[in-house]
Amino acid sequence: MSPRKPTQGSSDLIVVANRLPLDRVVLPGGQTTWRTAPGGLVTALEPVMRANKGAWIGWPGDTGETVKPFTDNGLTLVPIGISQNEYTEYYEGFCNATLWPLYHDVVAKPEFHREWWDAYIDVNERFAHAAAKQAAPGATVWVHDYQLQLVPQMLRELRPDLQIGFFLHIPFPPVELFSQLPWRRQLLEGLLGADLVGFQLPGAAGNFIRLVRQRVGHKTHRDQVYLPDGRVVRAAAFPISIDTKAFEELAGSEPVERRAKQIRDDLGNPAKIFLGVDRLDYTKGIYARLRAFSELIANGDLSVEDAVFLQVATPSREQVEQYRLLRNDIDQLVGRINGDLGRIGRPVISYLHSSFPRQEMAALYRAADIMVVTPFRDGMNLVAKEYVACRLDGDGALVLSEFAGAAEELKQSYLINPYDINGMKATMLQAYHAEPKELGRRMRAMRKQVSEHDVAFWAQSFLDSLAEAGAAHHDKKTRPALKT
Ligand code: GDG
Repeated sequence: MSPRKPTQGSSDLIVVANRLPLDRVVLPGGQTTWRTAPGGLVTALEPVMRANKGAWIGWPGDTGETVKPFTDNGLTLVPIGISQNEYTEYYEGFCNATLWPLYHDVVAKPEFHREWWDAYIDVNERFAHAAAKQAAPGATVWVHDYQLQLVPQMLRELRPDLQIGFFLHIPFPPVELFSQLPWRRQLLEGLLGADLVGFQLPGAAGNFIRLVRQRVGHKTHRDQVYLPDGRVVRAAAFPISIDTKAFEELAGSEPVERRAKQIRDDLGNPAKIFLGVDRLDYTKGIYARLRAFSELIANGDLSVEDAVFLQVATPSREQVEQYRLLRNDIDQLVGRINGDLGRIGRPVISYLHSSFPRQEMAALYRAADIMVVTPFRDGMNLVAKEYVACRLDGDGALVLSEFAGAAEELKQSYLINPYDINGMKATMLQAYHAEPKELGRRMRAMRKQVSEHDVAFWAQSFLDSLAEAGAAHHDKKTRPALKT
């Protein structure tokens, strides 16, 4: 850690996340430009960010030259450059081949390499220094996700005056799995630099507290950790959500309605459409779900006139070995199923390996009768919530893995165990044959949940809890409350 104290900046609220809410793109002529990549996080935080001279620190998504901070629509953007070697060792390596599988129940085998860990430290330091430089005295800094778990502690050493929050978007594993990590203690200490450590589910917060007690030896009581220097760190659950209203409006728009009907026509107007939408990731359980569906067709429980499975798999982490293997497996499976069971103009599975504009996603959600979300482990799963938000007529069925965080809120979904193929088949059939009245009862309850708990509610509850946690340990007079 550099002893150099950075100069202070002027932002009262800073988001530190692996990615900027903008992508740097190279135009055909060679010039570079920026394209907004608006996610739920930006939408939720935009008003409070603008009111508080907000800044967003993140990586622009390529390994091109480093760009100076700039302002876009009243928001300061601070791009953090990473080198080609860091891309391999930090991003593809430690983030996506070590932490990602380890935190998702070891669904794939995590790789441990010391040079990847060193790159992780270097990149985390760069983010921490940028945040320290950008933050006004007593500012609030909200650090996001598994790529940046060392930032809270690094930042606290540089700027003890800050109020620091951390939110983990993916699951946090139980003691037995986390303990495999050679650098388990350093990661826990990294997170303990925050005043508030947020997780998707209470179980994950419990895992963290237990690990801190067992592996770092700090005293804990309920959701609090007592550090030797007198600081108290709170760990709690803040289940993330979506911009529900925006999805509802999009789903209700005339072009989306028209497009949904077109999709049904293009699929040959089968009685029911099953839909899967996922990043092409081995945690999402795509293979098992397609096999289950194909067995329903093969056994005659469903026919290709009754049902089609539309699977959208968004390209993801394509340089990482495990992801390349998965893509081949799915390609082969889809080819075999369609070859064996499909008919002319009637494939069993309609498979798209590409990404689509948000409007097309809403049309897909509107077109589908049964949404199938079957991850082996998932922090939350926003696709499940988006489907519910788009079902304006209160119909449609959600088949949902009990291992997705969303299952704790969407209790009226058709819950399945993705490891149990027969169970999954039976539940998919149950959803297929369900009476409209039953579907309506379930969907109405789930719609109420996502409309009352949207992403703005999530962001506000986290920031309110952070202000409370921070206020307990700092002089309130030097800490201006966030304007909302
Ligand atoms: C991580 C955690 C947690 C997908 N394809 C396209 C597209 N998407 C959008 C979906 C949805 C988002 O991407 C995916 O979010 P998920 O939550 O389903 O999954 P992860 O990417 O794994 O996200 C997860 C999340 O962080 C938030 O905390 O819920 O558990 O793993 O919004 O709609 N969007 C567009 N085109 C696509 O082709 N426009």
